This record gives sequence, C-alpha cells and structure tokens, in this order.
Amino acid sequence: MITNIEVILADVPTIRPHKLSVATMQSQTLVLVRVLCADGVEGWGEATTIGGLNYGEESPESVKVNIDTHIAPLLVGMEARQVAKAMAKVRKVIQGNRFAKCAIETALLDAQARRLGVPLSELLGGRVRDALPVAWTLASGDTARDIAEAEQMLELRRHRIFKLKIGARPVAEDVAHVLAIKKALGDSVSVRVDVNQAWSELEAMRGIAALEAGGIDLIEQPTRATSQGGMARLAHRFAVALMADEALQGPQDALAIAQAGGADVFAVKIAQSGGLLPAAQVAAVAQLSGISLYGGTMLEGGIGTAASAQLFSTFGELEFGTELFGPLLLTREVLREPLVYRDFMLQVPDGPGLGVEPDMDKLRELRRR
Ligand code: MUC
Ligand code: MG
Repeated sequence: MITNIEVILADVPTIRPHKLSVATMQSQTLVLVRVLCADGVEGWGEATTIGGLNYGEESPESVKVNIDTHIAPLLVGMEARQVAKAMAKVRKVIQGNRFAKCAIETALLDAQARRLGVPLSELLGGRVRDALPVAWTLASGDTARDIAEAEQMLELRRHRIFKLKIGARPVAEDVAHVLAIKKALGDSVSVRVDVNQAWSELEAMRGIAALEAGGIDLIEQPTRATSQGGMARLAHRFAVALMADEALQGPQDALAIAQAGGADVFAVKIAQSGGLLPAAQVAAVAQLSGISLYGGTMLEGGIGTAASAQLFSTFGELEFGTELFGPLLLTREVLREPLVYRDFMLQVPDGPGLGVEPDMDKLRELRRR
C-alpha cells in the first residue's frame, strides 16, 4: 500500500552559467518525489524542469503544490504494486501536469522493480544496451570558452557530440559562432544546435541553410512548438535532420507530428511526455513512422537521469544518442554513488529499480525549507 508521498525541492548551482534562448541558468532546482510503501519499499522519481516557467508550463513550485494537494491524496491507500491502476486513476482525474505525473510514475515503477529485484528497464520491455552515447551542451555564450570546453571533454573521453544553444542572438551571429566551433573541432565530432523555438520560419530558412552547408548534423526545434506546418515545410526543404523537442509533449503530439512529416528525429523526454510509459509510446510512434530517436533531458539530477537511461536502454534504434549529462552540469551530487560516464557513454545502472540511491544527508542539506 502507498503510505506517503513527499516532494523535495533542492537548489543546486550549475558549474557555469548555462545560456539558452529562453533562460540563463545559474542554478537548477531539483524536484524529487519519494513514495513510501507499507511493505517498507520506497521509490524515487524526478520532475525537474528548466528556468522556472521559462521553458515549460510547470514550475518546481507548481509540481510540489499539485502533488501535495491533488495527486498524493488520490494515491495514498492504493495498492503500490498496481502501478498501472494507480497511474490510470491519476491520468483520469488530473489534467496536464506531465512532469508531476512522470515523477509519480517513475517512483512507483522504481519501487515495484526493487520489490521484484530487477532493473527498471526490465519492466519497460528489457534493455538492449548497457551504455548510452552522451552529448554535452556548449552554452557558455562565448565561442572561445565553448571550444576550450569541448576540447577538454574530448580529452577526458567524456563527450564527442556537442549541442550548441543558439537563438538569443541575430541569426548571422549565431551561425558564425556555430561554424567557428565546428571548424575548430573538426569532422570527427558531431556538432548540433538547439534553437529552443527562437526563429521565425524565414529566419529558420536562412539559418538552417547556412548550418547545413557548414556540416552541422542536427537542428533542434528551430521554430515555435505550435507551428507544426512550419516545421513540416522546413523538414521537407532541407536534408539536414530536424528534431522536434518542445513540440513533442506526449504520444498524441508524436502521432500528429509523424502524420504531418514535421520532424526527422524525436527528442524523447520522459517528463515532457508525461511519464516513462507515455515516453515509450512516443518512441514507438517514431519507430513505426521511420523517425529517428534521441534521448533528451530537462537537465535533471541523478534520479531523473537514471530513469531516462533505464527507458532509453530499451530503444532498439537510438541513432542520435542522448544528452543525459544533467548531473555533470551541477556542482553537487545528490546520489550516494554518482552515475558513471566513461568512454563517451553513460553506463546504465544495473541494480534493482533505478539502480541509484539518493544521499539523504546531502538532500537534507540542500533541500528548501
Ligand atoms: C532542451 O531544450 O533540449 C537539454 C540540454 C540542454 O542544455 O538544455 C536542455 C533542454
Ligand atoms: Mg531542446
């Protein structure tokens, strides 16, 4: 039986300012959910987002208040082993709140997998890979600093895929910044951009043409998430891969985008999809439609990153890799044992459940009071 659900907010500074077109992050608010069960098993989930309400429509504070006030009372007293039944109740009664639902579903699945003594991936169909390629996001805002950072990552053998955050500056300036980095790093690394919706369709036509000519591999969410027609026209016009991120808020969007030809690649995000199982449905739509997969992040800490890794490990095809580097952007670790990044890959934890343990002493110190 589910006996208690707790939401913990913890503010952790980032290792450097992280500049997106929608926000500059100096710190990240981890949103962690802990579900306690009568049999002594507990499960953890994460609902971390980016920049308060700058990126998505749920904030750390709204997730906490909505779980505490509306979602936890629905679940306390229900059978903890019946995860699908519990989530069906939440999804029937609660509108929206995809990040909150994801954290709850993750915690329930973590608890159930621990009970069964298997990694969470085994409840999601079973893993087909034990390690995932991981991109690093260059977003210091400074070209020389980004190049130095990328060179350091190559040297450490931590990342050889780089995603550049652009869209805050005029198109020509952004293109010059990206192409300077591509030129410095050479052809053996993959350089991609994420515009986070900043461009108009006309700006996108100019920007994408120049980036494609410069050897950039992937263009993420160049235009407004709501402009499905625009993305479809751009995807039709250019050979370079276009990826949907903010436009993809669950299986229904996945189906609509696939039917409209609105993307070549899906950035699958567990929280943005509304949970691990809806995210698996997003991936299934992609696979059925010939759309490639990429494992996205909301810059979560170790819990959400492990949960994402458990799901992405089950994807047969993962052509564009993942960006599960969230914990590496933070100055503090909240797990007892950090996730392992080695040889350009994140090792998918193989212990029961998420395969990671939160460090309660560190969380006590970091949590908001
Ligand atoms: C996004 O839009 O993809 C992922 C990496 C990063 O730096 O920001 C996020 C969000
Ligand atoms: Mg993105």
